[in-house]
Amino acid sequence: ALDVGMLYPRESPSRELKELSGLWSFRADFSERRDEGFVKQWYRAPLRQSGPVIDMPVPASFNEITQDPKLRRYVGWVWYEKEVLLPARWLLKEANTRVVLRVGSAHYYSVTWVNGVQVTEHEGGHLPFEADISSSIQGSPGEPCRITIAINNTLTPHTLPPGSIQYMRDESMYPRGYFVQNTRFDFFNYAGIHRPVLLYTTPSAYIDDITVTTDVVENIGVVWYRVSVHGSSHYSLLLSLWDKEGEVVATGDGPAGQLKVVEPNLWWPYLMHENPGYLYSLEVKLAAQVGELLSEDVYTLPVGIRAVQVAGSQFLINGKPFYFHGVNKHEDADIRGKGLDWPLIVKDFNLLQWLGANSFRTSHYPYAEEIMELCDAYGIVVIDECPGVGMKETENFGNKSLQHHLIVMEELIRRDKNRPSVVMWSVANEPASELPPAAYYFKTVIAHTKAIDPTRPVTFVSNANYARDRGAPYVDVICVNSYFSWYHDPGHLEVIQLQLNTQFENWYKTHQKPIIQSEYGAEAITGLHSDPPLMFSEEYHAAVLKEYHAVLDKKRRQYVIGELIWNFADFMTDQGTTRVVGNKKGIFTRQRQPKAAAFVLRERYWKLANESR
Ligand code: BDP
Repeated sequence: ALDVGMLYPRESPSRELKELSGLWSFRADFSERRDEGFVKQWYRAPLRQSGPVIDMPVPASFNEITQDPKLRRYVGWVWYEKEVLLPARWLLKEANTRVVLRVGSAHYYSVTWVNGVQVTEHEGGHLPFEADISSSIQGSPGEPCRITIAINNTLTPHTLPPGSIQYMRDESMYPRGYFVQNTRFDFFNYAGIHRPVLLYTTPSAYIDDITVTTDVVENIGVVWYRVSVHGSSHYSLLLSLWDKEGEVVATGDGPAGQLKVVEPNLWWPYLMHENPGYLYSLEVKLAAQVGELLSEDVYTLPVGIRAVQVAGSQFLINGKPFYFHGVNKHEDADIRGKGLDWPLIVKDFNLLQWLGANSFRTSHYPYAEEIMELCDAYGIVVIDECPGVGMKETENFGNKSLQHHLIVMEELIRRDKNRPSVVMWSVANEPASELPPAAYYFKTVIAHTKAIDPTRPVTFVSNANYARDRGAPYVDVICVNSYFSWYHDPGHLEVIQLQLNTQFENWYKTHQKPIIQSEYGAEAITGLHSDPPLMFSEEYHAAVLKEYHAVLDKKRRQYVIGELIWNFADFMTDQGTTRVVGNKKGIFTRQRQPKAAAFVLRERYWKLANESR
């Protein structure tokens, strides 16, 4: 695993936070090779000095902020810059303060400079990265600190997700140098700084990482912990576990150990218990010797005590069978694209609770930590998916892709390992898992994932043939997507039940593992009605769901352990002949208003919830 931690930044008596959300200066590099910013070193001086800049909100995708179609479809390097004034106390040498720049996510590849000096480089559009910038800012109180981030959204056969750049060389048909970005996944490749950029401080000797795993043994909750410390080798660690009433229920010391809680309040999923999402607070206190000085650091981690296990054909949470009734989502909305937006996030959680959904999959990439925080707190169970989507060509399964995929899993687990809401990792969505190289590829990715995190089951989501899928032998839970009476036999609702039944029996007979229907659904244009139901009407949408539910109701008493609708809300995709300004399989519109199917699902999910209590 990667050798430094990536704790979610939290304020504490020893740590300060400064959020750099708001307006940044921005320029897209339209030069033919998209390399002018590097050739002319736009990071050396304020961006406005090398050419025109526009205001760009952060966090947000840049694509739909302006009226310029060229920026909407832009491929290449864009440049962001922000000047900030730092508190003088952060800059004093004797204060022993470490200042860290943290970017929640920037899609896809990014290079960061502080005051013209490069501090970091990162590949991957959905996971955070950090740089200790103390040495780039020290000794300049009163002067603005200039942060420059160059971001490239180009996807290649070896990125995750993969894509390819296609040059159109026929000059009688296309302008010179014309190219397009092709992808094999079904959502718009929004880009920019999608999540908050922060500066935070720690003392120079600090808590770098904490890993907790929990288990439940009879009436005892066990919390194993491991703490890593940087910046001093003479230190002591004290740990206290607080309950919500403000009582200390267990204490420990040292860099590794075990805390025991008698009669714990377990972390339960939403609707499975009257008090879901119970979180303790693990306060970790470091006292370190730094030269003559005694330096203290405090970090408090929310901890949910729970146990997860796949046993036979069941998925157990705290020893009880858990049935996933939930959704697949996207980070997607009007104007802001994939940019983090608090009103949208809270609205979505309110809609999930209204629906009676107990879970979602982070289709098809890791979601913002701000979202994961709420899953922990509300008891929404998560299948945490990496950006392995659109892997359809043999070259997406080569060694270069594989090595990057392993790093992405390391980064994802490093970020989300302590989250009780995360009960399973998904390493990919609908890869071409029938191809010969997929066997070694998934064997390796899954084994690596399990080696880093032995506590959670691993899956990937398949739409391959049950007998020819080369990844299925390595997963703990089979996740299958199917679109009967939509992509297959369009318009024929009458075949769904037979086909779905066959699908489940084939997969179960072949692999003997529990199954989640990880996608199903249909397109509906909101407000379009038809009886008898015709495709694209709200009635057809609802009818497809009901046909699926009839079979799910039989199979969930056997080995089917969940159903996740595709999709929670309508979302933007590339333009194409099968997409009407985006994918319309949402049970809510993109503006989060319910279609008829939402009410069908709401009734069902509350019924399922009442049965599981
Ligand atoms: C599945 C994909 C999902 C698509 C969906 C669809 O996993 O990303 O959006 O189909 O076509 O194949 O609506």
